[in-house]
Amino acid sequence: MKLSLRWYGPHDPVPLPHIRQIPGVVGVVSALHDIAPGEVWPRESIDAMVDDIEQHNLKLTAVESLPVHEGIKLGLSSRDRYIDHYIASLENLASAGITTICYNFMPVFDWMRTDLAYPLADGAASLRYNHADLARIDLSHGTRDLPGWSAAFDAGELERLRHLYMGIHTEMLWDHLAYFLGKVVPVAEGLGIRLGIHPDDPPWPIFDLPRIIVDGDAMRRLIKIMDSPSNGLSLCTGSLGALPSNDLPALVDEFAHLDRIVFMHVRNIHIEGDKSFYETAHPTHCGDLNILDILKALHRNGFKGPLRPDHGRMIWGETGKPGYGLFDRALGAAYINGMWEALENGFTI
Ligand code: DNO
Repeated sequence: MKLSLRWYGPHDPVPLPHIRQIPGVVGVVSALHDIAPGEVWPRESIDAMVDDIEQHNLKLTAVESLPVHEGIKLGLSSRDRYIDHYIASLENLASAGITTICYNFMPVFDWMRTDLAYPLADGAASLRYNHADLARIDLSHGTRDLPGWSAAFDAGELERLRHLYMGIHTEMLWDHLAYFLGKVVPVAEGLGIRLGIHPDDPPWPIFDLPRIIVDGDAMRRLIKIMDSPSNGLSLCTGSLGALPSNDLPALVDEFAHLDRIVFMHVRNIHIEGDKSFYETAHPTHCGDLNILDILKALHRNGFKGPLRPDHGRMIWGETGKPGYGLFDRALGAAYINGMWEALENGFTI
């Protein structure tokens, strides 16, 4: 397991020298955030990012994310051009030695929360999602005020996209995903790249847009689309865990055993009720997910890929990117590192 932290690049309020000081963290996962989805990632920009990271004695253990253009998800005639661009980016990444690539197939919106600073009883602020509150989110100004994603759409673009998606039902989205994978997976395999799809967060439709990577059946269907080690999962415990029917230790065991987990996001959440949850600190006793059993399943199956603590709460007065402060993610890393050390040394925990 390669313990990593997400780093948003030179503008991230959490700098590389601080990340490097977290015991056990060997790398960061990052992206070229200033390149619009659909554009080719130039080799020079990839090299500059890698150099910056390596100068701090860290590795770029995964790219999170190489975004999929909406034209591909919508199945528009422009999709072949965007797939060619995607492949060119994969070639540039592979030539720079990067082998793990995360992406998602969520229409328009990436991860979504209805509260970015929800006060917890211990004084921390956390991320919360409550489906009833979703209707109160004002989309009339576009997506700029929503959680930080690769793409921001102004009001006009958002309206146009939502209109285009009106005809796209779940099975069509699966078809578009299969078309995309059919083109990129063989290339990725030849380049030695492993692609890992991130589950939909939350794992149900939002704003009338379909979402498909929501549970074990969806992940089973996904890996069958192309039977290749390059067609994998970025398994995110907190995203899938929002559905109580998703048994995370069992799912991790199943897909790690098949060697289809290429990247892990470890996060704990507390489920408040139907389609309502907030994020907690990482340890098992803090939320509803058994993080210990999840780590045991990974260890038992010899997981060697990058793993990152996911969102953290805002604690100790820290301000910054919601979910991506330093302190609570560092506590998560320390917790995971300790558990892993015990597992590596054969402790029965
Ligand atoms: C949220 C993240 C996601 C993830 C993308 C992957 O914090 O886990 O935004 O990076 O969905 O493509």
